[in-house]
Amino acid sequence: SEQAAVSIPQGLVEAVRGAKNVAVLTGAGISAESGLPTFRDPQTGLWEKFRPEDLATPEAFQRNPKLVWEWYAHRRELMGLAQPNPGHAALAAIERHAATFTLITQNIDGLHQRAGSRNVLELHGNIARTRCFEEDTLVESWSANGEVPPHCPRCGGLLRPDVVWFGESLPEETFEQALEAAIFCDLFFSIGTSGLVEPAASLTEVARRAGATIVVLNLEVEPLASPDLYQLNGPAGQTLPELVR
Ligand code: BJW
Repeated sequence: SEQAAVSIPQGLVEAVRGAKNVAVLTGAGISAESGLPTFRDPQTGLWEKFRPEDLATPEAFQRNPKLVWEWYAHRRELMGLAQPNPGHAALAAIERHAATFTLITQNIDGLHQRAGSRNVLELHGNIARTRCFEEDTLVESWSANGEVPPHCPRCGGLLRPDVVWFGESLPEETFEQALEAAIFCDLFFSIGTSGLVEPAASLTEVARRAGATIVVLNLEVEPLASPDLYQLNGPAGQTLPELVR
């Protein structure tokens, strides 16, 4: 696209260079430039086209497991074809220079890991993994006999994607680690997330209260540069590489 480069406040470049302990929260916006739709974009957002109540709750799965399985199978395919973008790569580069670095993602697409990020906490699961709806255990393989959804090889229950739906708890230990990283860090990024979904959204406030410098990077924020809060309005894939040059 023809977007002008975002100007990076000098203080922020220094804050990134000087930061010892970095935590990052990402959302669908960081994968938008990899061609994956966000949830709440007014034109292309998934929740503009589909109702979350029909696709992303345990009740929806119980009512219509075939529909839900097929929707996720389609998205799994798109996510498998997508490539990490320069925003993902820049975060992997920051990790290589920080003393501690925690990448907390709400995304299920695995693009951070594919870009080289190591310490990734997946708050909402990963679409590449599959779980038994009955036993709530991960399932590695099952017989492909054409049943949709396929059945659990152990108990015969229905299989589901290993993602967190509305009304479900986040993986407890993962969220604990995310909280610890938010409290411990001196620099906290919130990138490409609308901040509407709890409890992930509260991590930014946790970090702020614990004294971290906050950097919000989003297409819909007021530009702001103060010593403890930076807001950058721009596409993550173009803006993040500018921060690590
Ligand atoms: C760019 C860009 C570019 C674009 N560069 N930027 C407290 C208060 C109110 C409600 C609740 C509460 N606590 C719990 C709830 C209920 C619920 C909730 O939060 N509801 C709110 C929506 C009101 N939360 C839950 O149910 C959670 N569980 C829970 O709390 O458990 C405890 C519990 C148990 C039982 C009963 C009650 C409580 C679970 C939430 C699970 C969310 N699941 C989804 C689907 C995952 C699987 C899938 O992909 O299908 O997760 S929903 C969806 O939203 C997905 C995302 O991870 C999540 C967040 O969305 P995200 O990433 O922020 O995307 P967008 O589209 O919203 O925003 C993109 C942003 O990027 C925009 O701002 C753009 O501007 C920007 N952008 N391009 C930079 N190039």
